[in-house]
Amino acid sequence: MIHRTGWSPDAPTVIRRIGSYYYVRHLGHEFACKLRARLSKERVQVAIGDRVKLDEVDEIHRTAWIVDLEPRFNLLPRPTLANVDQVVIVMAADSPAFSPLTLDRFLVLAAQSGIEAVVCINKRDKVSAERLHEMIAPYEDAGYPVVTGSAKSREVSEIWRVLENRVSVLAGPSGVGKSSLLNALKPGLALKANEVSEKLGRGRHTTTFASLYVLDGPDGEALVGDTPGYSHMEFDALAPTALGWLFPEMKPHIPHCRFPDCLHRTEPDCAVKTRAAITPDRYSSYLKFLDELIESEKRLSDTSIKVEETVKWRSAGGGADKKLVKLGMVARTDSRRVARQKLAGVSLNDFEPSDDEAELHEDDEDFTDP
Ligand SMILES: Nc1nc2c(ncn2[C@@H]2O[C@H](COP(=O)(O)OP(=O)(O)O)[C@@H](O)[C@H]2O)c(=O)[nH]1
Ligand SMILES: [Mg+2]
Ligand SMILES: [Zn+2]
Repeated sequence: MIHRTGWSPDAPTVIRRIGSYYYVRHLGHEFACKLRARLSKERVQVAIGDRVKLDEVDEIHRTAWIVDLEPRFNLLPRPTLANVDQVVIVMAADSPAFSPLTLDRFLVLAAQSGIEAVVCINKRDKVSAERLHEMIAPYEDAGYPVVTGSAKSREVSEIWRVLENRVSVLAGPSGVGKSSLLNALKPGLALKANEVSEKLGRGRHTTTFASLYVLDGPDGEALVGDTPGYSHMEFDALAPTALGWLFPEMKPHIPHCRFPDCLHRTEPDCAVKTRAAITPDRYSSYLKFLDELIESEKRLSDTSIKVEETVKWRSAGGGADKKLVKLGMVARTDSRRVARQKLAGVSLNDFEPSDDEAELHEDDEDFTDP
């Protein structure tokens, strides 16, 4: 089920930044790198996760110059993280009680950002095998990769296998064991479990750079975002008719509904209602999100903010058409900057420059070749 298209340990990848130094993972080692003056002058912004081209690689002192950036295939905001292969949505089998609604919300959000999602159920030591199966079956049937484990019992091999040779971020509610899983995957990481406040400083003067942890395994390494910042996700503006496309088990049937703007609720000749194999829990999540979107659309039209929607059809792998929904409500994108950064095929909804990025500009002044 899990296809590996992701990051290769051979691609020099920025994993951390301290001041004007970028730490680049390259051939199993970390190189302290600076930007070539040309890049600084052009105000090219290097994000954590960027694949870079290196020059004057000094394998003894582990230093190098960054001379260019590879095109990005995505960019997550706050904190900025580039080229994320997948978001691993961690839920607990129990304590806190398993909530399909919460899981579905994370899955829809990941789909909205165009990022592949993996369902990960931790704390499987807390439930019976039957209960665990009952929990994961709907998600396996819908086509999501699903892994289970127990950080407490150090049963993390399934989880390791989805992380290996990819760049991942962990998302999920607090208390489900994200920090514990990372600790179990990398003893010595010493992340604080049970830490309640996971909010990242987003104030004007709190610069928070993401970084990527390197986890080693027998057949490779994994890069995992250290940011817990994806635990409080909210829907971006989304047209109610676009929601069904973000449910993989509904998607193939939508073109067969009688009405092109079918909401798959009470409409006649709705192919989704008659043909889609969607579980009652998943369908009730769909209805709940639909209500929220309709509600927020009402609020938006009340305050007469115009939401522009462009729906693009794009051929996805395997010949199937993939519908991409791009929303232009906060279209404050500096096209020149984006062009310079060679952003390729980004389908993120929030393109506001973050505070980190604003501060990157300030810091850039002292980046010079010696
Ligand atoms: N029983 C059990 N408890 C766990 C497991 N993983 C984490 N915990 C406990 O769950 C609590 C929250 O874990 P933490 O890693 O802080 O969750 P986070 O908020 O998602 O980072 C801690 O008390 C952990 O000891 C597990 O696999 N089984
Ligand atoms: Mg934590
Ligand atoms: Zn329908």
